[in-house]
Amino acid sequence: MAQVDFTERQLTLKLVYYGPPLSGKTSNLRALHGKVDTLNRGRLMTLDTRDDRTLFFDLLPIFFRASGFSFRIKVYTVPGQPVHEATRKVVLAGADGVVFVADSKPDQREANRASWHNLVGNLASIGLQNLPIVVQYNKRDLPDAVPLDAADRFGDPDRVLNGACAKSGEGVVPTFFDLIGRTWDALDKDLKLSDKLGIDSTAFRRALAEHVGVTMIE
Ligand SMILES: Nc1nc2c(ncn2[C@@H]2O[C@H](COP(=O)(O)OP(=O)(O)O)[C@@H](O)[C@H]2O)c(=O)[nH]1
Ligand SMILES: [Mg+2]
Repeated sequence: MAQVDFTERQLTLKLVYYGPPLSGKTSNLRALHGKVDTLNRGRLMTLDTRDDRTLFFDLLPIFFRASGFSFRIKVYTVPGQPVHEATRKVVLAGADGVVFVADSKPDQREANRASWHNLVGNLASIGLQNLPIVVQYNKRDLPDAVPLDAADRFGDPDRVLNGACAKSGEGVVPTFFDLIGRTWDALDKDLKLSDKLGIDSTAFRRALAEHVGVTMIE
C-alpha cells in the first residue's frame, strides 16, 4: 500500500515490473531512466542475476513535486527465473501496481503463462489480488512476434495489451502511464487522494509527465 504522509506532504508509490526471464523488464527500466530528466531521478540500480546472491532486483526512483506535495515513485523489476521466488515475494510486498512484461516470441507462450500464474499466486498470498496490473507485450520488433489479436490475454478477453519495444524505448512510457493512471484510481478509492490533494488521475499523470520531462500520450 502506498505510503502517504499528509503532515510531511509526501506520497510514495511502489511499482513492479514482473514477467518471465529475459522478457525485457530491465530494458523497460533502462528506457524509462533514459527518458526521465536527470533532476527527477535517482541512480538506476541494476543487479545481475548471474552470480548467486539471494536478492536481485533493479530499482529506479523517480521524484517530483506538484500541488505542494512531494511524490516518490519507486520502480522495481523482479528476476523471472523460478529459483528467485523469494526475491519476487519480497519485491511484491507493498506494491501499488504491476506491469506484466510478456515476451512476444512465439516460443515464450508457456513461459509467459507460468510467470502470470506465479504473479497471481504471489499476489493472492499477500492479499493483493486486486492490485492494478497492466500487460505489456514486449519485443514487437521481432519478425515472428505473436500477433496481438492472437496473444494470450491471461484469462480476460477484454484485457488491454500494450505493445512495446523496450530495447528502442518504444511503448515504454505509454505502458508506464497506463499503470500510473490505474494505480492512482485504485488508491483514490481507498485513500481519497483526489479529495485530499486536489488532483485526479489525469492531473496526476500530467503533473508527472511535465515534471519528469516526458511526453504523455493520452
Ligand atoms: N528484439 C528485442 N529484444 C529485446 C527487447 N527488449 C529487450 N530485449 C532483449 O532481451 C534480452 C533480455 O532483456 P532484459 O531487459 O535483460 O530482460 P529481463 O530479464 O526481463 O530483465 C536482452 O538481450 C535484451 O536486449 C525488444 O524490445 N526487442
Ligand atoms: Mg532483468
